[in-house]
Amino acid sequence: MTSGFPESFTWGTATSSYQIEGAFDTDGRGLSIWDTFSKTPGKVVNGDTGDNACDHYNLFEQDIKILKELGVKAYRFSISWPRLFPNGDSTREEKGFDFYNRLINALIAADIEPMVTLYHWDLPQALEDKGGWANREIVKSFEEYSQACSKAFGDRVNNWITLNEPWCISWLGYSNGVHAPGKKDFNLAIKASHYTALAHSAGLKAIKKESPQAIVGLTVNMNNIHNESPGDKEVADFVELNDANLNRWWIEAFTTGTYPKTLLATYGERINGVILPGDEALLKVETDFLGINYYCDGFVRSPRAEDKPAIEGGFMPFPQRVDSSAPAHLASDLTALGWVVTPEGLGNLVKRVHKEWPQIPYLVITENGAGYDDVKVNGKVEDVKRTKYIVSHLQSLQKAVSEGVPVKGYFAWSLLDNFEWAEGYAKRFGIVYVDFDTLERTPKMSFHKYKEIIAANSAI
Ligand code: GBH
Repeated sequence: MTSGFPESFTWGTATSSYQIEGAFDTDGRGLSIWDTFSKTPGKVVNGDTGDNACDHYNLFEQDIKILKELGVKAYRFSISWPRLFPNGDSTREEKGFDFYNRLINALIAADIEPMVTLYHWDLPQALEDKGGWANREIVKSFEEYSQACSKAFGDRVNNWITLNEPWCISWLGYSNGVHAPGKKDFNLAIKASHYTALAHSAGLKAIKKESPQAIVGLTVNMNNIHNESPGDKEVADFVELNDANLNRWWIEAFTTGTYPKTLLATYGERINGVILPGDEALLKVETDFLGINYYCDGFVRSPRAEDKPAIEGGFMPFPQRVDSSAPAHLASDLTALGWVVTPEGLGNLVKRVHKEWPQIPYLVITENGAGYDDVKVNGKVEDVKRTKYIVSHLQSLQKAVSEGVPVKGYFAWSLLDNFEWAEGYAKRFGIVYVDFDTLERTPKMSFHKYKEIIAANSAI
């Protein structure tokens, strides 16, 4: 019998550049699509922007002390492409490279392994002006950027993630427009879903060209999608298409070089000229691990008269109905974003992925967490719900691992309260509270619990 996690299990926390760094116009940083989008009226709650965020750019040493206190072995952060290449071309900004060198060196000095995400949504605006992820030239740009990062940091960084959540990049960015660049065009989203898949493969090869020993993965967001109306053929079809669109598209791309047939049939003529002869060989690439971001399960049932579309406007053909149709017993316990809490889903998901794609060497939970409206009272943040959320998800994961699913690490999302994209600063995901006026950091109850779990190497 195993108790706890394997000795070598990697505990960590995760963040992303635009969500925490601030310093948006410091040291020659170029603009990203999130600078443009967040400053477009009506796109982000309260008109919030990442201009200052947690000011991690200046306070990173303090944040590393917090990581050290927590006891994590690893820290997942992303690189801001426009800090290194402000115009999205080959013109370098050395001050941007200096920042990530300082960060990486300080992490290593603290004995914390850096896990670097190359792209967590802050595309240089100059590249979006050329069509962004819906223009095939992005694959080359991403390849060059990846190679430059590997060359600059690969002597100290071993673990890399090419893209964070290509589903969100493609569908939230180009189809329903709730994320930057805010486009609402089905055809652009289909293109982006292919070019992100090509970019993963090109980026991975570029990293390994400079650093052959590098370990490179892709991070996808996944939900188990439940059919709540088993007799309804439309619901069954909808679930199948959603699963292909969200859970299978990018994994099948790198494991087989092909895409789910149901989805290709649905895209029909729209995909002509997008997937080119020879792409199969480009897509298929040995990927060292799959990163999974898991927040909750999805539920779909037959529509009722009172239903509003899950996503209004836009051209989202397969909306993520993560909560609109949740069973009653789950609907009574939603997070501040209205997401259900389904801890057993994490264990079920990793079991499914391992069973369906046994060729993937191992999995890492690169994000898991919950957003709540935390408040600080007498210097303390008692985030009881988040604490329970983390414990229950880790218990579910621990069970799957003890049954033999190769999951090698877990990264709590997020280290700090931060800029929660279209939700602005109103929704807090941190295990550390951030006062956005004073920038003071206060570890929450969940931080202390997570610290205990890490020290015990067990969630029980
Ligand atoms: C992650 O995405 C991100 O990687 C991270 O930056 C972010 O802060 C964190 O989650 C918390 O949100 O179909 O429009 O109703 C999470 C993946 C996918 C979750 C889309 C919400 C439903 C949005 N998200 N999903 S919608």
